[in-house]
Amino acid sequence: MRYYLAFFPVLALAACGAPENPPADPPPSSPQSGMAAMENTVSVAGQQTAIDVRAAWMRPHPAGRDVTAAYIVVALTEGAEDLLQAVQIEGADRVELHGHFMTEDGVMQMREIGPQRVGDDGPLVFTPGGRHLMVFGLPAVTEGATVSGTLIFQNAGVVPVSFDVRSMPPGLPADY
Ligand SMILES: [Cu+2]
Repeated sequence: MRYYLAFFPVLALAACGAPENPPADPPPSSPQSGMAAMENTVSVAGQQTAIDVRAAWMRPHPAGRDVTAAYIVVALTEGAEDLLQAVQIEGADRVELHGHFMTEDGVMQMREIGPQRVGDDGPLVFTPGGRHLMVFGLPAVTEGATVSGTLIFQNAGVVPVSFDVRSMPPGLPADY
């Protein structure tokens, strides 16, 4: 835990800084095939599911940027597993699912992580310092606004979501 806390400020910076400071690893020359190899390892059984969105919020844009981070907590209320395949946000060019990783020299970086599984063993959490949604090309949003979007699940299909724009995380759900 001490480890986690020590790196928290770095994570916060990394979340905002990375679009202008891409990871040291160059993108694969063929992004499609490279991504496919990394991401298509997650598969979940087809079944009926229902999704509960327990928290959804987005940071105001840092000054002069058109990139910001958004966070969600989703849980299954029906079914055993599902896969969050993509996120769309109204007005944004695109949204990527990102995670943080430690490089060999101890620097936190982030990169796209692809579809994420949610099971009946606990919520799928996107939170500062961990998984996050990277929102590109959205016109600047201000504190107190709400932004609509959709979460796209393999089994549950399209789930509407409303992000509260706020600088600080909301209170955490009881079963976070
Ligand atoms: Cu990111």
